[in-house]
Amino acid sequence: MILQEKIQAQLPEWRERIKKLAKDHSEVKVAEVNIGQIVGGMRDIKSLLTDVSFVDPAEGIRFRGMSIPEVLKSLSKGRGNKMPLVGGLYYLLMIGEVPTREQALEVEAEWAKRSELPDYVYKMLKAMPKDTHPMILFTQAVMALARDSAFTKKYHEGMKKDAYWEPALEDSMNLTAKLPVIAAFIYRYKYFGEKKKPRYNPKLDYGANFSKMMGVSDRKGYAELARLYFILHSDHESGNVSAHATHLVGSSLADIYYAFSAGMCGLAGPLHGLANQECLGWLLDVHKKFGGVPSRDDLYKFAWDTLNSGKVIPGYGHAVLRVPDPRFTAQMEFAKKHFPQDELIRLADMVFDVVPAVLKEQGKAKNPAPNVDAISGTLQYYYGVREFDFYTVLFGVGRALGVTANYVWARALGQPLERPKSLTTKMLEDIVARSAEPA
Ligand code: HAX
Repeated sequence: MILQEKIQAQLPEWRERIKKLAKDHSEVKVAEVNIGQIVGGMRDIKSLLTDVSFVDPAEGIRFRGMSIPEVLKSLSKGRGNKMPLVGGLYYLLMIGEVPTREQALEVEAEWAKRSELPDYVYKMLKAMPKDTHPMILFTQAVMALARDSAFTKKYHEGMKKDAYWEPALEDSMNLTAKLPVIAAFIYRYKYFGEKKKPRYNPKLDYGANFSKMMGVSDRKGYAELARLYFILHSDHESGNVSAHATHLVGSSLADIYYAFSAGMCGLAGPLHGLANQECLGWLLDVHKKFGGVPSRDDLYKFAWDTLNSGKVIPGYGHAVLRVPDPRFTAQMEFAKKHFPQDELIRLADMVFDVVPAVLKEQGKAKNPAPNVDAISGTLQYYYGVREFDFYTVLFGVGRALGVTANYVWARALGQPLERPKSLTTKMLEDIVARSAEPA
């Protein structure tokens, strides 16, 4: 398999670099930790290692060193005006190089071969009560697949540590291949009562298959949106909840199915992947209240009313970013290209104009600019995917691409069990008291 050969070729150099850092420079100080960070959710503590992506506070995410516009431009070479293949992005995340068209297609072909979902997964999903949240179904399906993990099987056969990454990659390819099928089945079954198994067509790519299996009319190009959406949601360095949970559980040498389902449990939280549905809900509230796109003054007042009622404005602000999220910009550009007259898009654009100023006036949010969630639900809504609680599942399919790349490399580079140290409140108070003593 192409990804396997490429990683194999790169491994000696990467292993040497990590070995040198750990052996020769382990005492070199990187940063200090203060009490604010310990009490404040470990914010900004520099303690994770990944080469797959990096969030630059002033610029946004970079996948393997490339900004979002660079990724979209270079991966879509040879595709006319079309969005890049998701297989090309996976190659970039895994290998760190822009693939040729053939290499991207090889990844796509691997996915097609591995896309079949075992019967027991369908049976399990169908046995659940109809009102089960789609993220519960999604996570259950992923976890059930652990039964067939190549990693776990080889581990119990006594595989050597150096070889961990190979079945980890095998599992990751199988998992990412099956996720669009799982998601589409949940969608058709839960909301439309359809019991038939989605069919993955090997002649189509990941995005087109997803669009077809979802049963969304592709007249207006849902496959293009699917490609863009999965690419943009794939990775956001390794400290966010879904990536970090996946990494942490993986560090115990649990297989990727266990590790990724842990990540998905985190994605299901309102401060993480659930935000996109809340953003769309807020936009629809505005739209409903004013019977369409309001005036700027009315919107300004509505935004202040939201803040004054003690709520946040969903889709705005970020824990790390300090500029408009380039993933927001890419989606807004997509919408303006494909459906500029859509009322919700015009409204989202006006919100982008008005809300940052309101948040600046309020003076609390460190970043008054939009994040990825400010618009992603709106695009789904346009194409008729209007079941809000399903949006986090879509995020999960995309997020798998980044976290599995991280998982494979973590095993390849022998990353150890993650185990930060805890302190008690009294210990922190004592540290404060000591620091106040005259030197
Ligand atoms: N509206 C109102 N107040 C906001 C705000 C917003 N959009 N964003 C931040 N603030 C407030 C915070 O609530 C906080 O107030 P308190 O001091 O009273 O607690 C203050 O500004 C400082 O917060 P911050 O340091 O700027 O932001 P955090 O790192 O604490 O939080 C969040 C980052 C994204 C959670 C935050 O900006 C927020 O709640 N935004 C709205 C929800 C949202 O869009 N979430 C999606 C995030 C993207 C993502 O990861 N998706 O998966």
